[in-house]
Amino acid sequence: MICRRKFLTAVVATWGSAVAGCHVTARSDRVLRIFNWSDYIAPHLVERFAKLHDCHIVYDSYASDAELETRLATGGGGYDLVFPSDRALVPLLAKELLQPLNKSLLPAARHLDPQFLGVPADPGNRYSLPYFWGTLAIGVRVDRVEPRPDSFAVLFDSRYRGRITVLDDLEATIGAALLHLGYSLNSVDPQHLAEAAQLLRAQRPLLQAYTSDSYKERLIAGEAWVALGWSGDLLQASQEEERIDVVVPRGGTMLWVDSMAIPRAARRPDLAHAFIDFLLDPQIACDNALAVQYATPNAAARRLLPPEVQADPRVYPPQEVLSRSQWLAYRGPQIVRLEAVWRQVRA
Ligand code: SPD
Repeated sequence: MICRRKFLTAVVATWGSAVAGCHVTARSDRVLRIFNWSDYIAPHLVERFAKLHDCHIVYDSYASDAELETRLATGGGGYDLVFPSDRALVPLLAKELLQPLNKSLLPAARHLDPQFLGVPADPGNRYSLPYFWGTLAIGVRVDRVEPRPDSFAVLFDSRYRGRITVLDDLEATIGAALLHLGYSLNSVDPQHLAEAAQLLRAQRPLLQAYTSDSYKERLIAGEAWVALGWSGDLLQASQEEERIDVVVPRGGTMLWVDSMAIPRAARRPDLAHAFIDFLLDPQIACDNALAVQYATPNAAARRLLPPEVQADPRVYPPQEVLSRSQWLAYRGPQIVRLEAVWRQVRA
């Protein structure tokens, strides 16, 4: 059996140099351009694919749905493969920025668990296939925060003034405030949003940072003691530093699923399809899940995971937590209400 800790230490040690902006050399006409969330793939898999397919891989990363949307909408990057969340698929499809997948090139898609297929934005999975799913969670330095919290309340606890970070992401951070107030994650009710704005303004003096890309390092260094973040990223931090634990709020949280999709303007859809099929192979999907610590929607890969990972409630929350949680919805034009709250909070 793979020793999870040692495996991850090796992966994390090479993370920055192997993946961020990675360029794997091969025949110059075979270039696959990938744009993915940061820390969201095992670096050795990128290298393995490049060798297998004799191609050059340009790999860039981003830290929010908004960054992906802007990059694709402005035609930047010339990407062949992207990883939008279920919520981000809505505007990308509305703007016709993605191309239909050729399922005959994706035989390994049969391993996907049907419960993760057919997200509302892409009901027949014509344009996307699930990559990983996860939760909005809280990373906690257990040497500083006692007792172990089990809800979003710790984000608003004045005992941790100057030691708290939250995501620089309006849907996630306003969502956490709405859930803490007992409202729906996806509420656009003006009264609910006004209360969330008040709560988040009161939280501001307690914060060390609004950050979507440095919370892991801050937790590991012991600068931050409480961080709102994405489940797998926080688990990666806990693998680096045993005094970090990950809390998935018992009262329910945000659920999301990120997918693999090919931009309409892709120059190498052939390589992009091959890469998607490669990532869907059960053993590769299992290795990738162990590296990034997110939950796999690949049923065959999940069965290959060590039993302790399959049973880890921080990766795969129990049914009672899932049933109290909600998928992040796309709010359409009503997003302006959240943007107004965010402006007040960040001003
Ligand atoms: N480092 C990978 C983070 C992936 C988070 N995806 C969340 C999408 C929520 N809209």
